Amino acid sequence: MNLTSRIANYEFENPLMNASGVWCDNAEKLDEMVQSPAGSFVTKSATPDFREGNPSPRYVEVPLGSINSMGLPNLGFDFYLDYSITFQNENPGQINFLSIAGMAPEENILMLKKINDSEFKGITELNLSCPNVPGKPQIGYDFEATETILTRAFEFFKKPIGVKLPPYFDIAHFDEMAKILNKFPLQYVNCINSIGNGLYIDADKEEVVIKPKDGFGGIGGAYVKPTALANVRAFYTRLNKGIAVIGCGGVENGRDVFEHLLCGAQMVQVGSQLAKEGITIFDRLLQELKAIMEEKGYSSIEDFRGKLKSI
Ligand code: IRO
Repeated sequence: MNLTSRIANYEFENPLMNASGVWCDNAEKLDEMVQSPAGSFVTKSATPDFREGNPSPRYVEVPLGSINSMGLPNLGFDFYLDYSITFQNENPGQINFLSIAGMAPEENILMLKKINDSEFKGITELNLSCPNVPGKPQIGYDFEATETILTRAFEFFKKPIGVKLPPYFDIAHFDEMAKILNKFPLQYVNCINSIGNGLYIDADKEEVVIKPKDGFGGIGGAYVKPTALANVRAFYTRLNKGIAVIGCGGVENGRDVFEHLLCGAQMVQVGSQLAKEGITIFDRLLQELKAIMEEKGYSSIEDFRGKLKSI
């Protein structure tokens, strides 16, 4: 059974990855990702310097997924860049994704310049969709700001790069964002980040469940799968064929992975369920995906990837 998948000129043994933010904020967790059977991994979105993030409780598992308002806690950009370079040197031929999320355009430019000047050989992910930093709107919902930051980045950035998008909910927005993204030599877009600013409440206690922003936070897990699949499909059908799509949202089992692939994803990421179940989830998902492919008579992902049928 051939589970290989590609992004740009890179080939991965299988399409599974963590979602940025989950199981990737420190060396211990990243080492577990490296040792897991996942095809690749992405680091926690980094800012130029260490950030403590928002006050706790800031991540809560809820019946159909999770709500978070982490607020970009991270060890600082240099840690994730150094970790990635060391990983690549120790594992020739394997590459990972390095996520950055500057608090201002200048911070993104600064980190991109450092990546450009470094030995980093992987793919950079520019996160345009963190919903949880008070006072900082999601760039991906500002079409002009998105075009401006990409224009500035591609003036000098020469390495493979993709963007992490927020979920869109309107056909006009799919059209408009795809038109902007198609102007740039991006390697991929990642759909979707959490659905921003949901509110999960505890009716017994008559309280919110996370502390930051009065309980408003990013929603992940089963709640978001139909939105994630719609975004994967919408961008898969609108983007130039050179721009791949990474699917993220609502993956709990092999069938969910299959669905993302069927909608056109090249890689499929796992967030809430990885946080809940732990690193062994990748073994289970691979087994379940293989069983579905076997049952359907598929021997490689390319047999069905993107081939969702109309009725
Ligand atoms: O709060 C976070 O750290 C966070 C980020 I940067 C993001 O991109 N998505 C999310 O749900 N949380």
